[in-house]
Amino acid sequence: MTENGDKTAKSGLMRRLFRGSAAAPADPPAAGASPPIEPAPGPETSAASPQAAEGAPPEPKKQWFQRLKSGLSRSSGAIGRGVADIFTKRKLDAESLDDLEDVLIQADLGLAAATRIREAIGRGRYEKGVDPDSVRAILADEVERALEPVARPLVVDPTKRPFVILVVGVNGSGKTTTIGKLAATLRGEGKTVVIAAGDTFRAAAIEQARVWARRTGSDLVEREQGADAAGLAFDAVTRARALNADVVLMDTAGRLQNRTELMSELEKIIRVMKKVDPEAPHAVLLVLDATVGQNALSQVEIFGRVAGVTGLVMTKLDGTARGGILVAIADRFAMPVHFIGVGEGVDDLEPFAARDFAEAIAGIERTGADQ
Ligand SMILES: Nc1nc2c(ncn2[C@@H]2O[C@H](COP(=O)(O)OP(=O)(O)OP(=O)(O)O)[C@@H](O)[C@H]2O)c(=O)[nH]1
Ligand SMILES: [Mg+2]
Repeated sequence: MTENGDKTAKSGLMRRLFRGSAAAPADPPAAGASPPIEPAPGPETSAASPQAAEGAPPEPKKQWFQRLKSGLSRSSGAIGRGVADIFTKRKLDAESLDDLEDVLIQADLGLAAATRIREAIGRGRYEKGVDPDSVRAILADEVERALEPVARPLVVDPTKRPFVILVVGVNGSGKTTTIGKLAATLRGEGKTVVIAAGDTFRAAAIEQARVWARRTGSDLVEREQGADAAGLAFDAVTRARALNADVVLMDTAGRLQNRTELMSELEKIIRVMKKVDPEAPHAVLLVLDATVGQNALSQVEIFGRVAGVTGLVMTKLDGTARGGILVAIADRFAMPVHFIGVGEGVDDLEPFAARDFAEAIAGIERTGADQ
């Protein structure tokens, strides 16, 4: 994990992560497990930043765009090499455009986007030379155009107390880690958070939630292994209400979207939450692992239908050459994308910004102040 504390960059991140005020964090969080929740611990002083806690000088942290860019380097490398191979010393003709389309489809951007990009690059340039940099610039513009409508922040409505966020997804997609990262962010804003250890199948999953709660100074609601997850959801919303907490982050066990019985358990969790608060859950985040490529489309479709997904988080963009899948998802579902993850560290989750992503995946260099 690379979890260096950098107060300036981090508080900037906090402000951008969620709309609304970001209280300047001051004091370290209480170290005990599940204390009554206290206001505003500093994320840089949490256990997620062991170096800061020990007083070691933090390493200079890369700017977010640089981290995004290195995170997306496998995707942008595949696209960039393809573009360079095709458009260095070759005319722009039907054949070279076919080759480009193949590269884009292999990077999982989907046929619709690949066709649009092909047309945008071909427009007015047929039988002329075109340099790879111009191709990259047009590619970035088209990717931005596709993503701009879905790049939406997660808005925690302060009038809904607690604001209940249910986190769903297939096994290993990054749900629990995302909850930890979100808890750190919300706590950094001075919000009080209840984490519900809703993956009751595995003892290790309950422990993982416990660790994140301790690290972030969040309250934890848990039940014994094997307990009913819907009952736990009831406990969590009830407790958050009693504590007057701002946010509930409800973890769930990973489940494959084609396992009907597991999917209906999600419906039950939602039904039971509504017994405490008819408007809950206020947000349902589907966490998608970018490395699965095209299967993500079926996950969005089925989780969307069963669990009423309101927004997406895409993780592990750092581990794949298939980052273009986000464009295919945007084209097909027009569902808000709130965050993307490019690493396992607490800092490696950022609000999704269309232009940044487009430039990073197209391999565009930025200089100085632009970064
Ligand atoms: N490289 C990388 N790894 C990530 C990212 N997000 C999560 N991970 C890792 O992915 C693995 C699975 O993450 P979890 O958060 O446990 O996933 P989960 O969806 O809760 O898994 P289950 O509870 O088993 O369904 C862990 O090793 C995480 O550290 C990311 O953005 N990039
Ligand atoms: Mg988990």
